[in-house]
Amino acid sequence: MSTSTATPDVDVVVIGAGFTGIYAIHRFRDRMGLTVHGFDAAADVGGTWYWNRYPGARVDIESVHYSYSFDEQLQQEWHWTERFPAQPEILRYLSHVADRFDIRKDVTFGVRVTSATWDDDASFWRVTTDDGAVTTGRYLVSGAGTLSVPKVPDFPGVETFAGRTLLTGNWLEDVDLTGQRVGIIGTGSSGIQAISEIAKQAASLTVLQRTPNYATPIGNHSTDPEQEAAEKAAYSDIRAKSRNHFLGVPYDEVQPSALAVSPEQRRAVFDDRWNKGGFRLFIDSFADLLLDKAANDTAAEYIRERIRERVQDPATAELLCPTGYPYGTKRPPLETDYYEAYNRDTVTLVDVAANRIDAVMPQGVRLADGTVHELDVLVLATGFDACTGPLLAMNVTGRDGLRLADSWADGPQTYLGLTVHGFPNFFMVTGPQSPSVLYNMPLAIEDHVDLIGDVLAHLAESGHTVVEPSATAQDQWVAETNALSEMTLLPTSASSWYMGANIPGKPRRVLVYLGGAPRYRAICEDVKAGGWRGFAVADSSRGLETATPGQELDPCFMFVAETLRQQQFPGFRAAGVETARAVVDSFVGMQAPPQRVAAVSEHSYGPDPEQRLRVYRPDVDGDDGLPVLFYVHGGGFMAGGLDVVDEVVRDLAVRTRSVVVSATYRRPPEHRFPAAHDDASAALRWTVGHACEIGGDGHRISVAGDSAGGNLAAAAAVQAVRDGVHLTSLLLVYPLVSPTAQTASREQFAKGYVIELDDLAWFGEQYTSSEADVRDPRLALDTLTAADLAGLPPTLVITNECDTLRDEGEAFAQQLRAAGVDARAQRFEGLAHGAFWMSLAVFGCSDQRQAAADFLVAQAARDRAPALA
Ligand code: NA7
Repeated sequence: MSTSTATPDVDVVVIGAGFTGIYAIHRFRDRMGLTVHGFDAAADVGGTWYWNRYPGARVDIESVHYSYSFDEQLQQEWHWTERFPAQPEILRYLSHVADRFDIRKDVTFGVRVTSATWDDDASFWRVTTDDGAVTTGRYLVSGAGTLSVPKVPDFPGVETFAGRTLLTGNWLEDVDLTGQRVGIIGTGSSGIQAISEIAKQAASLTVLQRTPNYATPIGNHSTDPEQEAAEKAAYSDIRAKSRNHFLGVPYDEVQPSALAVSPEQRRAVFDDRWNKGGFRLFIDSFADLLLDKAANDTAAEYIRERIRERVQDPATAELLCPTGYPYGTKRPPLETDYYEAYNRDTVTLVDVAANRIDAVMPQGVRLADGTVHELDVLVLATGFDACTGPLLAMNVTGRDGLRLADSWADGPQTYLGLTVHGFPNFFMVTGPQSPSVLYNMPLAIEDHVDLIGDVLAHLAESGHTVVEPSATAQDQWVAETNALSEMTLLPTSASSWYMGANIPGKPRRVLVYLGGAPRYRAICEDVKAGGWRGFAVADSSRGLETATPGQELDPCFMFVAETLRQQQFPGFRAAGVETARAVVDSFVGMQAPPQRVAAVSEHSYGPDPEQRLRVYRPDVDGDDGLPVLFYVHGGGFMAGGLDVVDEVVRDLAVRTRSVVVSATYRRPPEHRFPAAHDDASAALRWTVGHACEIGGDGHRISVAGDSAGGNLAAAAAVQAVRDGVHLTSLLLVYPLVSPTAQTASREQFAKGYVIELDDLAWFGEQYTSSEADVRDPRLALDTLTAADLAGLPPTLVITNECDTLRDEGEAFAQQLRAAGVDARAQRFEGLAHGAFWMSLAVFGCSDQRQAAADFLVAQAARDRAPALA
């Protein structure tokens, strides 16, 4: 029985009182009128900036950007003393914001959440804290942070150390290290910041380094009053630019490729970004540093050179030069005088990769070769169980007793890095698989909290109380996140916390969404604009079982759709013929670099300049005639051409090891029906007649086409069969079957799915001149009789779930089967029209092309078999 009317203690429980908790409480309580209660293990607000008070702790993003944007007065009134402020100043800032918005009154400090369990009957969360209290809340929002569970390495004997052990991630007091013999394990961002400061105080500092880092200068300085005034005057513009930048900072000097410029130009860019500081070298120099190893090598070598310039002892310098992994695949630290610290007599660098730490003893650290480094203080700067650690530490249990730890046994599974299937009303601010640490945190946090606010408002408006992402939407998001990571060099780093690789036993999965803030924000916009795509809402969590989620769409397509929306593309009809053609041609921009083939030649099959063919011969050994694939491009009959499908057909040539003949044709409105149909047939006849000449096997010719090209290909195949030509197979990729088809998918996806219903109508108007044209069986394939279709070869119809043309394609496959043709339809979930062309923009494109290739290869093999027997 649903008891969703059971009243929880509060509407929203917020975990954490750092940047997230403070804003979330303000947003939900003061702007939405919800009741909210927060918990934090700390004694006060601050989150990360509460717990990390080690010497040198400092933010790596400029203060003007690393601050809240939600309140204009706040951002105008607050004054930062430094470009990159140190921990105490950031903590003061957060305390000020908490005062200003009276946050503390709704937070219980000094208690840690020990479990959070969804109550299926009451449809709310029960949150237990370590003081034994249980608080119920309809919604659970985690602001537990991404780097808040320190990793404490289990060196044998660590508890026997007679001196003081300090953990950078849990360092709450000022510690005077003057005159002390200090040892530090860890040279990540925390270690590097701490080393620079401790070196100034300690009697001796022994740095136990396992992996050197690519640290670059932060470029800190006191705030320049003129710059501050200028920035404050332009703050809203700056924030907008930040949100439109990969990292959430308004850097704007990135160049496309480190390999596209001369060594001198490259050096000038690196020098400039090095001198400007911050993350400019990493993010604002060349866009391919994280994508191309050769490009990355240029930056890595540059940094190594700079390290060698700064460190006096050559052997120490070499030890500090990272070589085993690409720059940026571990989070690059920023530093002030870090490398100069090693020029002090009191600082010693020890290579614990070559000579591992064996144990901690009462007097210090012992290495594998028996050397003992005697210490008074041991600093562990050993990092964090990042992104998933803080969430898993809370023992979250969702619907039907599903534990988050089990759901994530193979790595995080989320939708948008914000929600999890099986965990109703649970939101993770900057959760795993969101841009989080790669998107300027305060802005990433505000975006997420605002998005949650919008979800809650949507629930209230729709009269529901429970929301959860669907399993399909989640799977698609996980696939998008992993696919993006595979495009980068990140997985090549052996110990990066970005990949969970710093924690023994942790699944090696990318923890951060690598598409950047603008793409992520566009997808979230599309989720909203599409009626909360991928989310199911209900009155109780039991109701979620049967609730239908908002239409799931592949995240890549959400991005494409939102981009079109933001460009205010008015649709093809309003754009007109020339613009429509240019738009279709511009789809090239969504394609991967074209595959290499052995030869490409161009031919005419008629007198009109548009009656052209391009023949692609793959790089395949052997003199046997290769299977031939005749391909007709789409584009609403009136757009598209050989260039826009060049990448597509090259890929098919390589995947299928076939000679591909790509055909274009006379297009309307200059040439109306049946010009394109006549041309497709003529081009196929040319292909049959020239098969041997172009290196093909005349007995193994397959016919294919996409969209309007699918219509032309099918009609040409029917004609060819009628003419007695033997065809091997027919591939129809989301074909237009009839201009007048009336199907559910045409209604359902009429607007907002790349090709709109009105576009189809307009294409038809351009091509046909009369009712008779519209009903002509060459165009209206659904009017073909069983006798017309009977001789067609085995056919695969590829359809996309979110495509106006989906149902007619699938119906055509049925029509073929009814006529005795070996035909089937294969539907791709979450994809929309045009995916087959979008190899770069839409990851699912590759699956679709592979399905096409598998079919074509199997048919070509089958057709050849009897001859061999
Ligand atoms: P990091 O970047 O994870 O660095 C941790 C460091 O500790 C790193 O140098 C590790 O070496 C070292 N480490 C960890 N365990 C060991 C053991 N067992 N033996 C030797 N050395 C070890 O954490 P940070 O706190 O510096 O920075 C985390 C983030 O906070 C930072 O990226 C910013 O976003 C803010 P390894 O590289 O694993 O060989």
